[in-house]
Amino acid sequence: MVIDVLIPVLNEEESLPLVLDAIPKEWVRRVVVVDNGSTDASAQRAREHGACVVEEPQRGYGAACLRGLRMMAEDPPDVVVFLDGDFSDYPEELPRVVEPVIRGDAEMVIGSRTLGAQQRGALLLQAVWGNKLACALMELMYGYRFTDLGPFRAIRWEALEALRMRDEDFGWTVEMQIKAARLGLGAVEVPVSYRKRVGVSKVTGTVKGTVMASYKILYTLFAQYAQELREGGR
Ligand SMILES: Nc1nc2c(ncn2[C@@H]2O[C@H](COP(=O)(O)OP(=O)(O)OP(=O)(O)O)[C@@H](O)[C@H]2O)c(=O)[nH]1
Ligand SMILES: [Mg+2]
Repeated sequence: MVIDVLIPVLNEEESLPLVLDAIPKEWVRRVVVVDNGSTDASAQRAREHGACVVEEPQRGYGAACLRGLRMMAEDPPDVVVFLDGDFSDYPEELPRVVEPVIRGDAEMVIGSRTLGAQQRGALLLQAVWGNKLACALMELMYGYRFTDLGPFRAIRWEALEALRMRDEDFGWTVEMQIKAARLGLGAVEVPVSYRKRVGVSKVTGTVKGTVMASYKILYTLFAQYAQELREGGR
C-alpha cells in the first residue's frame, strides 16, 4: 500500500524538522507539506528534511489540506495520513495509525489522544471539553463513538474522495468524522501519544483560535445534521 503524509503548516520552522525526521521513512512514499503563507523558514526547512512543499496562500487548516490533496490527486496514494506540524504528535506512531487500514479493518483511523498517553498540560482544557462535546453530539446524531477530533489520522484515498471534504479552516477534522458517520464508513480509533507543542500556538492556545474553532466545529456538526434530516425527509 502506498502511504502519503500531509502536513498543513503555518510558521512551524522549529518543530517541522523534528516532525519530518521522526516519520518512519520506510512506511511512507512522500511527505507533502502545505505551507500556508508562513513568514518564517518553514518551507525551506521542509525541503531540507525531504518533504515536497506546496504553497496555499489562502489561510486555514482545511484550505491547506485541500491544496495538499489536489496535489496528491495527480498520483494518489492508497492511504493519506494527516499530521500536525507542531511536534505534539509522535510521528513514529504512524504504523499504529495506518495498520487498521492496511489490514482492511477500517477505512478511517482516528488517533485518539484521550485514549493515549498525554503529557500533562499538552491538551488544554478547552480542547478536552470541546472535543468531548463534539464527540457526544456525534454519538447522539449517528451512534458513532469517537473520543477525540485528533489531527493524527489515516484514511483510504477512495474513502476520502467519497467524503467530498469542503471545510477551509477549523471544521476540517470534525467534518471528516461526521461525514464518515453519515456514509457509514468503517472507522476506528487507536490511542496516540501527545505532548506540548514546540513553537507558538495558533489555535487552542489562543482565545481567538479557541472561539473560532469551537464555533466552526459546532456549526459543522449541526449543518451536517440538518442536511441529513432534510435529505432523510425527502
Ligand atoms: N495551514 C494552516 N495550518 C495552520 C493554521 N493554523 C494552524 N495551523 C497548523 O495546524 C496545526 C495545529 O495548530 P496549533 O497551533 O498546534 O493548534 P492546536 O493544536 O489547537 O494548539 P496547541 O495546543 O498550541 O498545539 C499546526 O501544524 C499549525 O501549523 C492555518 O491557518 N493554516
Ligand atoms: Mg497543536
